[in-house]
Amino acid sequence: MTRTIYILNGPNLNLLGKREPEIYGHETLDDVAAACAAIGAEAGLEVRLLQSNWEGQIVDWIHEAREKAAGIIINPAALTHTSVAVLDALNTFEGPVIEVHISQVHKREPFRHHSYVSKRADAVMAGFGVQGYALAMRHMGAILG
Ligand code: CA2
Repeated sequence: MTRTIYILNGPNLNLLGKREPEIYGHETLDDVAAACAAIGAEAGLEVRLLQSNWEGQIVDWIHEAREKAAGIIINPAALTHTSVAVLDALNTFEGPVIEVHISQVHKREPFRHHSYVSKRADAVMAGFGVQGYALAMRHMGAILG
């Protein structure tokens, strides 16, 4: 049985820590990967953190996760609010799915209040900053044992 967690990140999150720190903070995706790998190691879980600006690439990684991952942590970024394709792909994945948003999307513009991905996610984090990824990893450790 695989012990890998896929941490998938959608459009523009490659800019994390480099733009708009007042909303998204100063830490980069590399910092997130390092923090999550350390937490995963405590629970015997490996981490594969990926980011793409392309919807189809996110869908392909979700398909890959069907064979290679025990769980998915996903920040779909703007695809959260638009993508039935990402939702359909996640519906084919059998393990736990945790949706993470760095910002508290419900305090922001109304178009950020709806999430297609939440129709599948087993848990949703919003407004914890990048710490949300680490908290999601701890929860993966707890439920996957
Ligand atoms: O709060 C989140 O994590 C979001 O998923 C981030 C998305 C946004 O569209 C969602 O509504 C909420 C935007 C990601 C853009 O990432 C950037 C990071 C740093 C600088 C600029 C953009």
